Amino acid sequence: MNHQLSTPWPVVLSIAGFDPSSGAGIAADLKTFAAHGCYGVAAVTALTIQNTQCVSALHPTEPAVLKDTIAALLADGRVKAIKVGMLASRANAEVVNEILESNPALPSVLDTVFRSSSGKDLADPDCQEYVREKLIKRAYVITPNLFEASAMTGLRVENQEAMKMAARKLVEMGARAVVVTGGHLDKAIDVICDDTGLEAFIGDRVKPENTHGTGCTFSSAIAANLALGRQLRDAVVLAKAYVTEAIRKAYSVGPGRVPLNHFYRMIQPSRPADHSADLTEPAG
Ligand code: PXL
Repeated sequence: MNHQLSTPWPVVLSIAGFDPSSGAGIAADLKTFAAHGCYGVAAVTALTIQNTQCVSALHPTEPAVLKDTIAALLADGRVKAIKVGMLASRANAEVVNEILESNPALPSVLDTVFRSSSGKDLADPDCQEYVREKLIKRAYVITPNLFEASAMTGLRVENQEAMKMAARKLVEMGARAVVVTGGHLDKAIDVICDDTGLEAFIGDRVKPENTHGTGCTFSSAIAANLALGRQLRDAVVLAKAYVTEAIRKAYSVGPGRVPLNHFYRMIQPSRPADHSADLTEPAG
């Protein structure tokens, strides 16, 4: 075997749903990993049917197929961190629980995806219950948004104080570390909490308003930073900065929600090239 060809890029595994419009889910995760110098691999938990305007259907993967996919990817022995997103069904959540249980040394980021920004349920009630009761205890860190923090704790989570209460309660419920994301508030506040304490990060709320895939991108950026060997707090701070810029530099790709610009560090969107100069008669 030629070891000189082996990649120095850490491998990060996304276990998530597929959004064919590439704004959220696995496509967003893989772009985020690549933008961080990580090599992304992925196991699909569900196919969704959606465009920039709405999610119209979802088709969960057979749990045995999900399990075999993850086993095959882990058998290559290079995965350095795992990001878990939309799970769709309880059976798929159980598969993920087993995987996280048997790989305790791998840092895992669980984005507790319950519902799309357009209002479609992305986890059935049984799945949500299993995530709340079991899966949040397995992950290295969980990243609920306001709605998910509220669904899991039963608290009304609409401001910074309530975010802190919810984060503490999730730690009491067994989560090892929690980042409650408050991108929907006036200021982009995130609250990080573990059994050593709690901290709030306050960022500017950046345009555009109607973004898609922010939660997926944030959790994937944390996973990439963990795979690169960073501590959790640093991983979260860097992920927040990355998401803020990717929103600031976002550009529309359809009539609906706007995906983040994952590659803003490399490429700025430009207007279609103006070739009119090429059409003028050459002089002489
Ligand atoms: O943003 C949550 C989310 C996660 N994963 C997939 C999605 C969505 C929202 O639409 O489609 C696949």
